[in-house]
Amino acid sequence: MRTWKTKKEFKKLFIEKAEVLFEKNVKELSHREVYQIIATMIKDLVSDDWIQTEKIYNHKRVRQVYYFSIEFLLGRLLNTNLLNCDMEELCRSALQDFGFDLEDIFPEEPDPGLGNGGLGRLAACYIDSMAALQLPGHGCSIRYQYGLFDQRIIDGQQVELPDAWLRNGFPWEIKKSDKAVDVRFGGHAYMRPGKGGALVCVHEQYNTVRAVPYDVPVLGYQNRTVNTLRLWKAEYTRENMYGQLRYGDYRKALQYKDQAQQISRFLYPNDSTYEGRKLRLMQEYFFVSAGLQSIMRHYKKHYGSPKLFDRYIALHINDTHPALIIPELMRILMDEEGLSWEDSWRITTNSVAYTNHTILPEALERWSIPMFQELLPRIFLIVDEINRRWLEAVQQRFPGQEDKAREVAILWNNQVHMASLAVVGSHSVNGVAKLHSEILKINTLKPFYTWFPERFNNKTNGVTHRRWLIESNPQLTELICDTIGKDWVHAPEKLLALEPFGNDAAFRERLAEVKQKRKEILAEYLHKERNITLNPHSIFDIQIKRMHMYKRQLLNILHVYHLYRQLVENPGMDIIPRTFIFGGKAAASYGEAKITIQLINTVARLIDQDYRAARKLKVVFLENYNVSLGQKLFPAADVSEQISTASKEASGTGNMKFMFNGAITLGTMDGANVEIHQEVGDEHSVIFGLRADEVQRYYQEGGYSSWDIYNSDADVRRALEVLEENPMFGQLREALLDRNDEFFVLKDFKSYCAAQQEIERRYRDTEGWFRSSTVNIAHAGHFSSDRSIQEYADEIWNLDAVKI
Ligand code: GPU
Repeated sequence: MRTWKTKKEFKKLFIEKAEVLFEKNVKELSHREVYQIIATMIKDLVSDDWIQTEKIYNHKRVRQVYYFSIEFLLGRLLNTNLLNCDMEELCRSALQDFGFDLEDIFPEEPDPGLGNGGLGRLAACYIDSMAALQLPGHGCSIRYQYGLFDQRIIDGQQVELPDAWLRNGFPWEIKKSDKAVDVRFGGHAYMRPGKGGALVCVHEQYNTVRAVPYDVPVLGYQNRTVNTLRLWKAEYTRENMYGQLRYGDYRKALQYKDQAQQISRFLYPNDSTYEGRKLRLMQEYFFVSAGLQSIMRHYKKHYGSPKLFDRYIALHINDTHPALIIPELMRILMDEEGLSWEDSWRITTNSVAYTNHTILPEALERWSIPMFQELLPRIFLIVDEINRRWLEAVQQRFPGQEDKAREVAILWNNQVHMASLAVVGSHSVNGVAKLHSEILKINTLKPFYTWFPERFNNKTNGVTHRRWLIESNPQLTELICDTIGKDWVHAPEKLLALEPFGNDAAFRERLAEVKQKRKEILAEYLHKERNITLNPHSIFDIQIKRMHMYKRQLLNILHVYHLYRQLVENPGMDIIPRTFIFGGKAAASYGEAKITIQLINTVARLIDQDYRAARKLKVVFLENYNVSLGQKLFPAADVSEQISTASKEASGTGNMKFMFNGAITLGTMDGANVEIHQEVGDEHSVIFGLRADEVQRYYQEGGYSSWDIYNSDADVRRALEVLEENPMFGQLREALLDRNDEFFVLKDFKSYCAAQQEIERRYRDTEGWFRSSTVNIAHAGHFSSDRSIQEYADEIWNLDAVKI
């Protein structure tokens, strides 16, 4: 295995690197420089294994998967990579000799925020698991110059600042200039008879954007596998610019240069909403085309005939953002490799598999045909032909039934429907939790399910227990290892061995100590870094996720306000002190989500200013929730708030991170909460609210009036008074009452309040609480992304592990 054999060797290399990179001796180094040195050393250390991994894959011609995702929310890599090569302790000790504390070095790494939320973080967990399981699998995405915005809270309101995460370079990447490829945009495409009369495509007068790959090594967990995350940067080409300058068109030349560079400039900050902008479509085609061209080039060099592409290569698309891989593969096979439509179509559909991540209609991608056609004329011709052949098949089966065609058309209403393209052009369609996968079949993708029932399957999400337990919570990791040994580290389902210890008083006591310790660590951190004071003896009740109406942070804060009003009226009320922690970013254009942040901060201030309430309650909205802050929060949580409107949260993954850290889920029967509940039962989770089928029935049949609830429930009426604090909140009041509460906040209010009381009741029973905590940890193994990825490998990709 890759190692620095001794501390002495590490120190020698460290001193050399300090000299080479910074011309400094060790004493003169800043913490940031120490970070950069170690990252560079790790990159050097694994380079042999990286090359070796590549060689073995190529030499053995193993089947490989490429995971295409427009987001990879990596989080910091230093700790992960040290853990993966089992060098954390040696490094810590060597640095100590130099007078540095490794814990001071970690925070120097900027958090690469190349994603919005769950979808992007899932991609990051998945490449981690592929390497851990020694599966030949790689990531493909965009090297955004600016990641998700930096969130500041000023006067209670969100302000967005650019996230210049690359400012000081990214020591984990290697630029591969010689592997650059060109991507074409615009121009004209048409078919004309070629040699022998067969139609061939002509594409002319296009612009060329150069795609330059930057490779990031993805290390397996204490094995020698090093896979690759390939991130593409967009550059202009001088040839293209000079071409325009030759005609004296300076304006056009500069416009081209500017546009080309824009493509990889910034990540779109929308989570689960569709942004129909041209630049986003350019991003989507850019990384898909670049990625696929480089895969094909590599494939032909090492594997051979494009006719066998699907035997060796699996292409996975993380939602529809990379769905253009379908027409792009058709283009390459036909226009560049000379294959027939039929052969190309068989290869394409056999290669591609699609994961759907939402049923929210506002998230379904639909591109305007005129824009699509102008930007991607050749790709449009192919999509048009895919659509024509597909509708022909539909017409044959249902002659004369227009509505059947409309439901499943790829081109309809002057728009390209990307989900339809993704389903028609792939061999597998999966949802991300059991409930979600069922809803896809009976609602969202129902007409496709009747056509292709065999394509539909479920792959419940997972999270990497290496980052979310071992790395984030060493205290709990140590306790688990002391109790059941270390097997679970490689086989997380073996955490089940912990379950009986829920009945062991000594174990429960140690677990309680760990939780207390983690709450104190969090409190100390927030005190020092953010000037926030928490009571570590209160219940830590945490909701951290993107701000979204369907996630119902509003329900949470209305309940807090309800408690506040009760305390003001009855200061002697006997409740356990509670700290409600919120964190999450709102898309800059999402008005209601931003106002909800303001509301949370308003309630926080009301409580702080009222002694009667402040003794018992505390609300904090944490600025700039991201992966690294998450790693401090999950270990400190007592209560995991998973309160989305049933049917709306496809899976959720934060719920799983809380579970690994022994928090109790307070949730609706939504997404993967259903499976968490199935694992631990009513006794060890608290479930409330409408069920998914009830929600769906209300949408279909009506029958819910939020005014009725308002009129009949005095608690609801009083809770809504907080919305009179600031005229801004009128918008939320309207959504709840005049727009009939799309997300059933008022409908679920009573049941949520009761569930919160149940949490308190259970918390008073310390023995029962930590028994529940134990059961949750014991059953969390099922939610490791290792389990998810093994299922993808076995059931979708047909992929074997490769020993390095
Ligand atoms: N999700 Br679509 C995102 O984070 N962003 C998106 O654009 C879309 C979905 C989330 C789901 O909301 C969440 O329930 C799920 O756990 C996650 O994807 C990963 O599957």
